[in-house]
Amino acid sequence: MHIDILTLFPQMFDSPFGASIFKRAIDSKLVSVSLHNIRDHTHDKHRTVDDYAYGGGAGMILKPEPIFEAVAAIKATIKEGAEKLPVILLTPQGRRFCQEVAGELAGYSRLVLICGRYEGVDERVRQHLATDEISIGDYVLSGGELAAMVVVDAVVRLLPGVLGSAASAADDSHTSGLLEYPQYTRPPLYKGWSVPAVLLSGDHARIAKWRHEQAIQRTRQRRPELLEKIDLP
Ligand code: JDE
Repeated sequence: MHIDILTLFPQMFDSPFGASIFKRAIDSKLVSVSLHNIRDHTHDKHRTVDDYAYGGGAGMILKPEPIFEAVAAIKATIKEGAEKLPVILLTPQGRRFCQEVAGELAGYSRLVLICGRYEGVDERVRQHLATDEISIGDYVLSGGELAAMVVVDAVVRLLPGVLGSAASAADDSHTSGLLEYPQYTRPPLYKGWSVPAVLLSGDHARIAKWRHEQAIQRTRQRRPELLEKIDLP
């Protein structure tokens, strides 16, 4: 998969992409990421990317031209299917990101992510350039960059070959639709707190049953709305 990210702060991506699973995924050529500075697509002396809102109001709005031109420059390098390229705007007004959306995005061979900033982006970007608008949650960030990193992380780890063991993604919380069951590692007794005996029993059927019950109980207590979405066996 190739991911193009449009941002005013490309440096923000240096540490996350230089670490952990990204680095391995990028080094192994399963993923490539290109960062594009929106400011490089301005033409005036001051490299202006924002302007006042028509109609007034506090705060600046991202101008359409540099964003349209940055996406056009990406599309110009694509041999076929440029008209179908997913172009995703990250804003608090988008459709809510979740594991299902991550799976959907993991099915594309390329993605373009646009990181909004300031008080907003000119509506024509949303209407005539973006093919999708995603929000990672109901809070306001100072820019779309952190949201883009969340999306990239959740999508990249679903790509075949990115995670060490193939089993791990399918086993995840939110793939089953249930929250994760309690997990323990050694020592079996720590500060007087013991690991549940069933986990030390070696009885794999009993362990699986216990974990499933714990997952359901935890989901009912913490996220009851998730239970309505799934068919329990
Ligand atoms: C993404 N969930 C939250 C924020 C913004 C007031 C101040 C700022 C036009 O694009 C944006 C993008 C962002 C950053 O993204 C998020 C986000 N998922 O906050 C604003 C809006 N109103 C605008």
